[in-house]
Amino acid sequence: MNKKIALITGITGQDGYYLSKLLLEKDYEVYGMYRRNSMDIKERLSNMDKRINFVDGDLTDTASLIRVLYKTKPDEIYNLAAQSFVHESWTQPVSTSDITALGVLRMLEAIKFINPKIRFYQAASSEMFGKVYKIPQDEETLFYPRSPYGCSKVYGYNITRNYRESYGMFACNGILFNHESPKRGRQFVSRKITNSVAKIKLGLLDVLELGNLNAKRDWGFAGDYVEAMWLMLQQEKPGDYVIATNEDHSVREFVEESFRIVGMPITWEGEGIDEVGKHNDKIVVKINPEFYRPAEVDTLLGDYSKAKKELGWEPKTKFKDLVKMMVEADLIEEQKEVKNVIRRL
Ligand code: NDP
Ligand code: GDR
Repeated sequence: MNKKIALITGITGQDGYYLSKLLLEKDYEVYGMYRRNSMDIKERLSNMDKRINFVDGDLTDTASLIRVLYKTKPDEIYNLAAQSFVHESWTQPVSTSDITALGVLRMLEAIKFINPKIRFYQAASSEMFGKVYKIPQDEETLFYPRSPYGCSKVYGYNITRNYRESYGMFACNGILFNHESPKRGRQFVSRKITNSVAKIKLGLLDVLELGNLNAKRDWGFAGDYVEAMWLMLQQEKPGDYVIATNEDHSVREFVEESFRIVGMPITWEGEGIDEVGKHNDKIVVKINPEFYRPAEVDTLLGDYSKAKKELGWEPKTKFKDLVKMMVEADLIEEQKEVKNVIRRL
């Protein structure tokens, strides 16, 4: 039997790593789309699985998407590519919208043109709920996005539904809540915390600087969530699904748990931008207003009942296990880095 062919956009990102791993385990032929930049591509992709076939393409360039689809002939497309950092979407709102909103439309048009039978997964987001109308949020909850990124994801969600309804395409939206891992980019708060805590523990950094400590997120493990993406494309009918843990925690709790894991419990003192976190009277956490956002998403909590009922999907990793996994991976990575520096001296 011929292998199924999957195309993953955003292969160099966190989810691209876990999804490609999953699909290779399921014996798919996997194509990963990357965009060219000034860095040597061999070096950038050198730590990826050698079984992935890499193709270059950019969500801002329809011609490149048509070429990629023509060349790879996929059965399934997982559209993970995006300008995904919410904070940056205020400083680069136009390019964020071009990639994260219009990029979805370009891909859907390319599919319609090359082969409308291709099954399509769109990486939608809990950021679409923004200033939430309801707690917890499910597939029926109205959207109230709070950033150019959130607005772009609402467009991507709607255009995906619209192509499903207009052309009968098998197009699904996965409304995923925050999911993290040791592969998470270092600018996102989870990885920023675990990486900084590892450095503080090893004496490589004095203080972790953060913005809003009171924001709450429903944090899950990326490795669990990519399974839901795949399941959506294996159903008889396409649909939209919330993927979450139904448990929320504040940034403050994430910080406390990370320091607890390395044996450096902290206490908080002061208020607002003067608040600090201390371990044995030494300041290890400070507030830096630079990390505040022009408009904040205060709290997110997902209800994944539909995914449980129809996909048979449930999260496996608990909050404390996720934090532990990330802190331990960062301790190992930072120790290796120290050894490399010493070796080079
Ligand atoms: P990452 O930021 O880690 O990865 C984004 C990927 O998109 C990178 O590979 C990046 O490539 C690529 N990319 C950016 N712009 C373009 C472009 N113009 N053309 C082609 N590729 C491009 O994101 P995650 O893996 O964390 O998330 C995957 C998707 O899921 C994203 O769409 C994100 O918005 C969405 N999402 C993520 C959640 C999470 O908690 N992780 C939750 C909900 C939704 P490069 O390496 O060149 O920058
Ligand atoms: P988010 O993730 O915006 O939810 O988007 P991020 O980790 O960037 O922020 C989460 C919360 O932490 C607060 N925060 C800080 N955030 C960052 N990055 N850096 C800080 O120093 C800091 N201090 C406090 C933020 O204000 C925010 O409230 C992620 C992305 O993966 C999106 O692509 C995805 O769609 C959503 O999750 C679901």
